[in-house]
Amino acid sequence: MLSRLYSALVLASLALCSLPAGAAEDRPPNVIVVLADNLGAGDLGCYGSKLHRTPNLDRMAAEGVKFTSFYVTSGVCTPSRASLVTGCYSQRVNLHVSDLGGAVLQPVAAKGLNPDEVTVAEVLKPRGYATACYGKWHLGDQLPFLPTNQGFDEFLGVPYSEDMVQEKKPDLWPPLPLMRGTMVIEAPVDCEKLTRIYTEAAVDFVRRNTERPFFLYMPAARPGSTQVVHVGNEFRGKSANGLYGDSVEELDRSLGVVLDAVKKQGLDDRTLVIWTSDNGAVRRNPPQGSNAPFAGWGYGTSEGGMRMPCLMRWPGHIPAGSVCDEVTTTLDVLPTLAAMAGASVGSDHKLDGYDASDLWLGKAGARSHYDESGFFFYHMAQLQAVRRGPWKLYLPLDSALALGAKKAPPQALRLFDVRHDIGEEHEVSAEHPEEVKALLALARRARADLGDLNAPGEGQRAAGHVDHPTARVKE
Ligand SMILES: [Ca+2]
Repeated sequence: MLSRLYSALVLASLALCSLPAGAAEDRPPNVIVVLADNLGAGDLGCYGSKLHRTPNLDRMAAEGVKFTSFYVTSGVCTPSRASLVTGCYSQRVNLHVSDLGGAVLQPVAAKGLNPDEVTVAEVLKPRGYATACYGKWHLGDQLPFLPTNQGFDEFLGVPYSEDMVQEKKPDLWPPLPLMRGTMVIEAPVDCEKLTRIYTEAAVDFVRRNTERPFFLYMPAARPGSTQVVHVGNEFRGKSANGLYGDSVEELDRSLGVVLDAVKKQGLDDRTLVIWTSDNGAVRRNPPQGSNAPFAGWGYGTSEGGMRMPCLMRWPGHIPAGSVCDEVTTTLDVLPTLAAMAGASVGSDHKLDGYDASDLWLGKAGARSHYDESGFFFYHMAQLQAVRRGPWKLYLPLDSALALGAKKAPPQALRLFDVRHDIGEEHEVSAEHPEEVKALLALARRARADLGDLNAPGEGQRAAGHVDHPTARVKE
């Protein structure tokens, strides 16, 4: 069915390309999605950081909307990214665990994003979009799983995390590859240059695509997964927070350069820019990043791990300086962009996100779809919490899986009003037994659909698989 759908989309695309120039006014919006890596809200000036200088992010908030209940679907990279790209929980597309049983895909993984899944790039392409991915992919490093086989015209980046260097597994992992399309162009790549390389590529992409709509996905690899953070030379030592702060300020500058390029091409009011992060800052000793005002760290299902900074800017469409506290998530990216672009996804293709245009564009009285469906916090295959409306319920668990923990401790049932008690200081399950009951019922439904631990869900689909994975090396 999916391949039939795709053929139909391709035909639609060909038809669109032949539209007369007069149709330009109906042109769907350009979209730029920037996804930081392991960066929490508390690291941005517009969310309260006094430590980092983020003038471009702050300007984006002043000129657009700042979300305060924006979620990703996982506290770690691969599943979080899978949801943004597919509009589905990672459990549905089966990227919630790696082929080795780990939390994220490693180099030379047999598993990856199934090419039969429909990516946001594949949805937009038939509407005439130029599509590109510049940055950290992390949805599979085998050829069928790479961006250029998943709807992106162009890929420039590293196919997985930059901490997955050859030194860690010399017999199996290759020198860290920088790829263009499916070719390795540099290995090992000098990670300190990467933000600049991606930024320059983005500017060039905007310049090359003024006459047609474009979708640019920039999964930045900063601050990233290494304790000694990679930073471009001109930013080193400039912040008040070591290399970590330097990298946040470099990311901010990168955004500024891209926004300037959009403006210079006269595309400001044609371009929706979305800026968020794939999961919260991770616990380090000494601490580096901040998820304030949310509690907890990246790599788990806490608010700090999964409630992200998110800014959107689209002059003339999104009210300047607005704040949205309704729940919207990376699951909504695909369905919302599809709606904005007038693209169709196919009615029998199950998505987990919603068209959140009303929320994103600041329509008065717009409410979150998750107030009905609930939003689910999984760690790998384990459902750990559910949110609906202001309520987040941590489910009672005999042992709650946690990354890096030798022993999984039990988790007690706890209910918080995370709209008003965002630091989760007041446990209120005894006062709200009906809410607890309703959230437990939603959890049962999620488990049946998306699975839980060793019990697969009936709505899960197969991941991509290759029998003989190979390393990405320079030819
Ligand atoms: Ca991450």
